Amino acid sequence: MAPLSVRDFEIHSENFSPKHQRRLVEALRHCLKQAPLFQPVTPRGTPMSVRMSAAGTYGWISDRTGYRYEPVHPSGQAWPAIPEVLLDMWRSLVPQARLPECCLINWYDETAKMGMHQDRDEADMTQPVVSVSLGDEALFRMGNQTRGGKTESIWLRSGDVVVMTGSARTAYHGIDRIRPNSSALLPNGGRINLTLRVVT
Ligand SMILES: O=C(O)CCC(=O)C(=O)O
Ligand SMILES: [Mn+2]
Repeated sequence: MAPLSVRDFEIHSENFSPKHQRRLVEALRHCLKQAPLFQPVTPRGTPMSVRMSAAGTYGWISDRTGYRYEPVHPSGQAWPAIPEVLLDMWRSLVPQARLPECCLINWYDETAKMGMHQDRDEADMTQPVVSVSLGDEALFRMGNQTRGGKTESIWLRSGDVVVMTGSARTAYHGIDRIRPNSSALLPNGGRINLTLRVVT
C-alpha cells in the first residue's frame, strides 16, 4: 500500500520487537488489574464498540455527561502509572515534546471499530499524539481537518507506532475494521491500541 500522503503523519514499524510487545502486554495486564476495562457510552448514550481504560495522571472518559479527562477511573481509583517502556519510546520519538499525561488503552474485539473523529480534548494542541498497535491488524483511516473530506487508509500491524504532529494532530481519523486472527500476540485475539497524549 502506498504511504499516506498526509503531512506530519509517521509510522514507525521497527519500534517493538515481538519480545518487547509481549513485555508491554504483560505491563498492561498489571495496569488493567488496577483500572479494569469498561465500556464507554457516547454523550447520546450509545455504547462504543471498543472497551477502554487508561494509565497516567488523567484518563479519557466518555459518558452521558460528555467527553473529558478525569484524574480517576470510574471506580474512583487513581489510574496506574504509564509503563516506563512507553515513556522511553515517547522520549526517543518526540524528544521536543512534554511527557504524556494520559495513555488511553483501547481494546478492540473482532467486531469493534472507531468512527472518524479528531483528538481535541487536550489543552495544548501543539503537543503530538503517539499511538501503539498491539495484536490483530487494524484498518486505519486518515483524513484532514474537515469531516467527510478525502481520506487514505493503511493497515496498522502489531508493534507499529503512529506519530501525529502538526496538521495530522488535528486531522480526522478512525478505525474501520480489525482483521481477526492476524496476530498471535494476544492469546484470545483482538487488538490493543495505546494512545499517548499531553492533556494540560
Ligand atoms: O485505535 C487506534 O489506532 C486509534 C485510536 C484513537 O484514535 C483514539 O483513541 O483517539
Ligand atoms: Mn483519535
